[in-house]
Amino acid sequence: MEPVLVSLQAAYLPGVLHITLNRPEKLNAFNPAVHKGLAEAMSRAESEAAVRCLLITGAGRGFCAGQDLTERDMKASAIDLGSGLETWYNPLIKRMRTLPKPIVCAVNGVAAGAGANFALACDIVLAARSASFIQAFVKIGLVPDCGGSYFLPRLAGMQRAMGLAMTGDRLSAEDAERWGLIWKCVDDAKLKDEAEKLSMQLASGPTRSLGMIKQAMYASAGNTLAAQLDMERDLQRDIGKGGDYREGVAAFLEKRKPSFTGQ
Ligand code: LHQ
Repeated sequence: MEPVLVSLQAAYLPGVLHITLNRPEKLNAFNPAVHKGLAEAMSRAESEAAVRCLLITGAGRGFCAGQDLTERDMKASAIDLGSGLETWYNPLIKRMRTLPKPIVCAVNGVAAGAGANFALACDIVLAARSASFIQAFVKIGLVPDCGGSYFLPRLAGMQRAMGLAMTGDRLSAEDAERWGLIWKCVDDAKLKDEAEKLSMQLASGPTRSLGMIKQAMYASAGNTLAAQLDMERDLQRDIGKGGDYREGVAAFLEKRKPSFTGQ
């Protein structure tokens, strides 16, 4: 069984690279094969113009239970958990955040440890009402990774971030929405449709503009207002020269739906 299913089907979800974590018997826990599959998917997303949006979800009842805890030799004398982060997780998170295309995440079940923070690294997160988020690291004597200590305080505020990280308590999808960790919590039966609808909407959108929206939003966390205003000016200058801006304005004036090419 492929540990990560990747498909780009013009007839079904045009422009959407559909990525499914596929180790359901282990709640889609990360292992090297999953990382390799994700790295290949990211390479496709980066290089293929036909890919205009990513949709990530999990097979079975879980989204992702974080690092596979059964694949580590705990008796080994020198356990270096940093090397797994260096080799796999950190490059993945950086590639996701800098990819100039939107990434939608459909959290179909429990998201724990690195699985929770992998979801939070996506640009728009939908979750099934029965899904949950667990900063499981503390339960096994670790610290949040995969960007958790960066995303959580920014999304939920320091108290909530600290509470989640220090207790490892389970956060329901409804609370995750209320706390601003995710975009929307939807009924389980509607998750697939809602996520596909949103992904198709984004895939037919002005791709370069969406990429720049992502760039500007993420840069704001480390920028002054003055630097951010300069960035907005530069991005607007650049994007204003593109065909999608012309098409967007023409469609507005002609009272029709725009047909964006992604340029
Ligand atoms: C699993 C896992 C799992 C293997 C469920 N591995 N099999 C760490 C170290 C190194 C460097 C990089 O960074 C990291 C980051 C991390 O991600 S640390 C955090 C690792 N993850 C966890 O600590 C979560 C462990 N899992 C759980 O606490 C529970 O499974 C949750 C709360 C996610 C779900 O609970 P349940 O719904 O009750 O399911 P379950 O526990 O019965 O799990 C179902 C199966 O999946 C079970 O296998 P089995 O053969 O007994 O049916 C689990 O053993 C397996 N599984 N998580 N991470």
